Amino acid sequence: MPAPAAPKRRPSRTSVPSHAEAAATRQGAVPGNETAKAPAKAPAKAPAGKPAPSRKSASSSPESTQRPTHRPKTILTISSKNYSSWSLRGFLLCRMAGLDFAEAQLSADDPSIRAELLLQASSFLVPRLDHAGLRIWDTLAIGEYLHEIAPEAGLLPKDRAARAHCRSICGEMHSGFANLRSALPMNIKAHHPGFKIWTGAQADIARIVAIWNECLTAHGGPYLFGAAPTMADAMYAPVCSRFTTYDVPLDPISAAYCATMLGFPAMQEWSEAARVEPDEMEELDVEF
Ligand SMILES: N[C@@H](CCC(=O)N[C@@H](CS)C(=O)NCC(=O)O)C(=O)O
Repeated sequence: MPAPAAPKRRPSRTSVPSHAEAAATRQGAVPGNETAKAPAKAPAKAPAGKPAPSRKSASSSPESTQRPTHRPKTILTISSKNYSSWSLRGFLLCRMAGLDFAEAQLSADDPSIRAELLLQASSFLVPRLDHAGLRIWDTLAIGEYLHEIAPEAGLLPKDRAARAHCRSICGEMHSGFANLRSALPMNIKAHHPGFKIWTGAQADIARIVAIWNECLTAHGGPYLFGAAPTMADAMYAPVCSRFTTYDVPLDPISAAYCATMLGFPAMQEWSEAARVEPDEMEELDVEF
């Protein structure tokens, strides 16, 4: 397989306002900082692994000598809503957990932003969650962290066997399906009826629909592990979007699952924002 070419350009918006609503299917928001606003760009430099100081805390006004009354900001850093499937997964996990958070949307193409991100953490990949003074990156780590702070949200199934299965298929998504990723990159705005699917990607598609069928049959749907969405649904949601974009023929169970996930309130919220995202990318060569 030829090495994928780097994307030509990426959207360069740097921030978007927080959406206050929590997932309709979840109860109770996890405390974050309800007043947090996303920074206009990546926050100021801080030692590696340490949260960057907020712009306000650098103020020399009299208030800055008073005890802080706000909790640290809860911010999910993401990139393009149209193209970044990992950002979407992080967003869905936060919504499913009922987390109250602001978004910071940035372009990883900007060298100065990359440099700042590398100073703040050992990875400049998104999604990245700043919560309660902690910085968590990598989608699986974010999912596990959210499950720890909001176990009642059910990001992992209660039953141990189901939980192990859920973690397994999350891991499979996280580390696998490279052919699907490169052949059918997420592009929420696009629609390619009759798209010719490369055989390498077909094997990935076959494995994914087998996973879905097994889960949906065992747990009765509409989500992979039953009546409420879990981490697994967040991990596979971008695949539902891809299957729609590239017109992938599906069995009835998988098609119904895709419809469920595309109708999931947080997914709709994300997709609506993706559709109005400025289209600065002329051609998409690889998923990012
Ligand atoms: N394994 C990581 C993957 C994250 C990832 O690849 N993120 C992409 C965006 S979707 C990224 O940040 N890319 C930065 C770049 O390409 O410069 C996770 O689970 O979060």
